[in-house]
Amino acid sequence: MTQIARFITVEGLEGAGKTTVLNAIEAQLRTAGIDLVTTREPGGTPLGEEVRALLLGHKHDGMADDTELLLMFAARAEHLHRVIRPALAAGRWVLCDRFTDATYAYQGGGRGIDMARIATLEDFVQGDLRPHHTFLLDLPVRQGLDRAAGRSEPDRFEKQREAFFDAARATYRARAESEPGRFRVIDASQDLDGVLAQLKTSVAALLAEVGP
Ligand code: Z5A
Repeated sequence: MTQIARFITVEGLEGAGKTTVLNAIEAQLRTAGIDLVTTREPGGTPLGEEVRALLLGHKHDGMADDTELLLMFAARAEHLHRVIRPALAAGRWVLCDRFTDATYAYQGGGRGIDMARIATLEDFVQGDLRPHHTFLLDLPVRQGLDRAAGRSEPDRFEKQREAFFDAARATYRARAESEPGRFRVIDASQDLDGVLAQLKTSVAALLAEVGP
């Protein structure tokens, strides 16, 4: 298949099933002959993974919201520089577990940081680079939290109250509504078979759109 480099992201709340879905997308794209780089945020580079540990761990509980925001974008700048831009420039597809939509959802919606300030940082760090396609795994907050309960010690985000996740979900949904061409919303409240069936159709449509 001819490679027209695409930048694909996957977003969703806690317990949405991102891990399973990312594996399924990767398998379907590789089967279609796509040369693919898989990566994640925050993280994706040695520096970014160190920043991830600062952001998710409890060593700096109570860090300022702006510190959290700037660390997300610092890790992203490194990720773009070392992984995402070089891959796209080489004609490879990039499949990324979360990206800047998560910043709007969690730091904007969840923490209440002004969206315009996030947009300023987005322009500064990314220039005009934006994901081409975004899969949003949407489900009621309580259902996601129930699924995720019982995993290992909750990280700094997993410890947030339900209202934080309600605001994050509302932000994700608003963004999906405002950019219907980029977002593909998957109903993640269904059982895994149902989610994977929706996904398969959606990835097939994406491949058909991009063409051979
Ligand atoms: N964050 C941020 O604030 N700002 C940013 O800019 C970025 C990130 C980039 C870490 O992200 C945190 O970083 C994240 C937002 C913040 N915090 N939160 N919340 P992460 O992506 O690494 O962490 P995560 O959200 O905890 O994702 P995860 O662990 O990779 O995946 P998951 O969506 O929670 O799903 P899962 O592990 O695949 O599934 C959870 C459980 O549910 C598991 O037992 C599954 O078997 C089960 N499951 C999944 N789907 C189903 C269905 N359909 N039916 C039944 N059971 C299911």
